[in-house]
Amino acid sequence: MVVAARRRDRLDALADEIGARAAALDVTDSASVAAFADTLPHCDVLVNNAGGAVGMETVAEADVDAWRTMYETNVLGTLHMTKALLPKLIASGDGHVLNVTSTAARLYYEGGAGYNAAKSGQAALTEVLRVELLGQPVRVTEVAPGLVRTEEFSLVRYRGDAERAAKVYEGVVDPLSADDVADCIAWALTRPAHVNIDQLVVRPRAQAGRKLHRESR
Ligand code: 8X3
Repeated sequence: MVVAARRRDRLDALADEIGARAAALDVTDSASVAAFADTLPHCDVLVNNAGGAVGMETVAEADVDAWRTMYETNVLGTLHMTKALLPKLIASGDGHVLNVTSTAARLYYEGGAGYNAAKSGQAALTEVLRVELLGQPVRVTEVAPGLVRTEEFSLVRYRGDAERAAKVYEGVVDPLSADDVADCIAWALTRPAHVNIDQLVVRPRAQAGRKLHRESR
């Protein structure tokens, strides 16, 4: 197994923990993706997990650079990786592309337009890819998580404002964790080869649609 991302120190720690090989990779950079793909003799499974949200401005106040960043990481990152590895995934005889999108790909909200648009784009790419690969030995899955508490998602969205980021999860008992999402990914990937999980939407029990149940202390 190869784990690939930008920050080498964090990656090495993860690779050690799970017994994988670490490789430096920036999915927004097609040269970086091509160099990474060249190092892989074969590929059976591609999990496109890179992505994220930047900003919560309204459309009227939109930060165009933030929109560009979101499009580049969520949509073009998935595109670069998929394009580069598809020949190997097909050649494997039993390939699987799994894209981690978001409930934000279909459920839109004020201040979310840039992220909603990027995640919708990534979801569209996923659905089209599945149709285009019909008849080939490659499964295509979308995992769409709702509220997940990670170290960085909300911090990046609120541009480093830790107080605003913490408020996202305030009073929410047990938001999803990265492990919960990893568990869904592992489940989808380990179904028999003829079973394609098209889309797996996962939220914490404390969330229904965009509505969150918060408990006050
Ligand atoms: C994150 C889910 O609700 O912040 O992908 O858009 S949400």
